[in-house]
Amino acid sequence: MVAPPGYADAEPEFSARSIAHISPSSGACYSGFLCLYRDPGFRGGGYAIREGVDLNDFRAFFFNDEMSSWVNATRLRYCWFPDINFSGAFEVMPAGGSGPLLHPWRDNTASALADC
Ligand SMILES: [Ca+2]
Repeated sequence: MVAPPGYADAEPEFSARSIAHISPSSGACYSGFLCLYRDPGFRGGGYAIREGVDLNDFRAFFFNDEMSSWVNATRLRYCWFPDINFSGAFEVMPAGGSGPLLHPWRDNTASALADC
């Protein structure tokens, strides 16, 4: 896997998972993962989603309406959706991009994501 610049490779046990927990004490994202954070500025912990994995319902891992920032360290363009099953007005997360602060009216509304 080709690493986007600026991201370390994940440890093997982390890389093997489709979705992995990011502890509140670490804002680190890894090459090949899309990282979602509970708080603005990549804080508060969250989840790292392996490149190519889509999630249709954040309720499945207790992260519905929680996302406040993100890092896309994959080679794919991703979109997040305010409603489950990839519904509602999506917002793009470009490959290699990051979003430290969502618009106030979109903060804590994400419920699904997919490469798009
Ligand atoms: Ca939040």
